[in-house]
Amino acid sequence: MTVTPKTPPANAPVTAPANKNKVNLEKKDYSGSASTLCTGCGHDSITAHIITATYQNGIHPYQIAKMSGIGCSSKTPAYFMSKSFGFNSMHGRMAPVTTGAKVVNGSLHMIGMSGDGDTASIGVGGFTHLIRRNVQMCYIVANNGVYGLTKGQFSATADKGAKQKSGAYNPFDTIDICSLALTLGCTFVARSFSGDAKQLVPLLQAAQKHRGTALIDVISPCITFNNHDGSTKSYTYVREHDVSLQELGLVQPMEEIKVDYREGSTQRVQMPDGSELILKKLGANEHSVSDKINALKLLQESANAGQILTGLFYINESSPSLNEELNLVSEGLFELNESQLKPSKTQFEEILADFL
Ligand SMILES: Cc1ncc(C[n+]2csc(CCOP(=O)(O)OP(=O)(O)O)c2C)c(N)n1
Ligand code: SF4
Repeated sequence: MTVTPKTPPANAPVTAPANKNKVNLEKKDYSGSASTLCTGCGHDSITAHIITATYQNGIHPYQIAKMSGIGCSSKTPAYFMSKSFGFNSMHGRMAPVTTGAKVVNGSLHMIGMSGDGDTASIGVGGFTHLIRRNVQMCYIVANNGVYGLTKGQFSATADKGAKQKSGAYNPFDTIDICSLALTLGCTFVARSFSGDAKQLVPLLQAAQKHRGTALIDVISPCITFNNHDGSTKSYTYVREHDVSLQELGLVQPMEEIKVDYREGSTQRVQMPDGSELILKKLGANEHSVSDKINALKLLQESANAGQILTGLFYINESSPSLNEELNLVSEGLFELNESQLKPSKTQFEEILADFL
């Protein structure tokens, strides 16, 4: 008689169910609260891509700290990975707060979600020092060129000459976040578009595994205040001509803007206000990601041509992260026991000798 064993033999290969990742979680385990952003906001697309990338990387939500500043973009950590740690800091202060958090707990994967205002306007000082210290984190800038949360003022990444609804224009040169990061010594620099899942998800996956600061500048349309050209098709124009809309603060839902274009090609993206973005995706053989000078050159050339270059521009895996540079332990400092924290008599005497 043949008996069918109820449990597999001990040496049977363990295969995770198809919908589970390597830490035995389903994609829904990476979700967060329902978004309160305007329907169609590019930031919500980024949220979805962060969930996909983190699930696919198989990083447990308990190993993650979601860091942010203030802004619509900085609200998004509430919409992904509810089981993770998180700190919604002050406007422009994500970088120093993350630096401190990573130093005291090197075991956490830091995912920073900031805006162009949060990073390139009020937060630019902290941003520069986070980069030069090579704090290990995935730093996402949801870049819409405006302060979305405070109703669409120009940020430091707004195009020179862009117009607001009043007709006022931006007389200042734009800060290109990727060029700035490269100049500061950032060890992973990339740009993508919120609606480009095929490009952004792998970039996020790589950024989460990077040894130091991995910066991804994500062009993320603000469908409500992206009204630079004063177009009559813009929501701003509609609001100015519809008092009840304005008083209720109602934002019309928009379709999420998605793109899918090949490496080496360009893609025109129609914005809700009638303006147009021209995205250009780096081709596989067009650039070596270890060539920083060429990355800066390509970024400048594409900007001069009115194009937004996307792709991975630079990566350097040989520079130590801040925690490595400081020779810190890999676990959280709170996990250390007394014997690990207390110097021996000899060590103590050596320390004292330094002061003599
Ligand atoms: C110290 C300080 N200054 C100003 C503000 C007001 N404020 C809140 S969010 C914001 C800009 C947000 O813009 P951005 O970071 O680009 O994010 P977005 O809302 O566009 O996603 C400003 C100026 C604030 N909260 N704190
Ligand atoms: S105001 Fe702009 S940035 Fe803020 S949620 Fe709405 S579309 Fe997004």
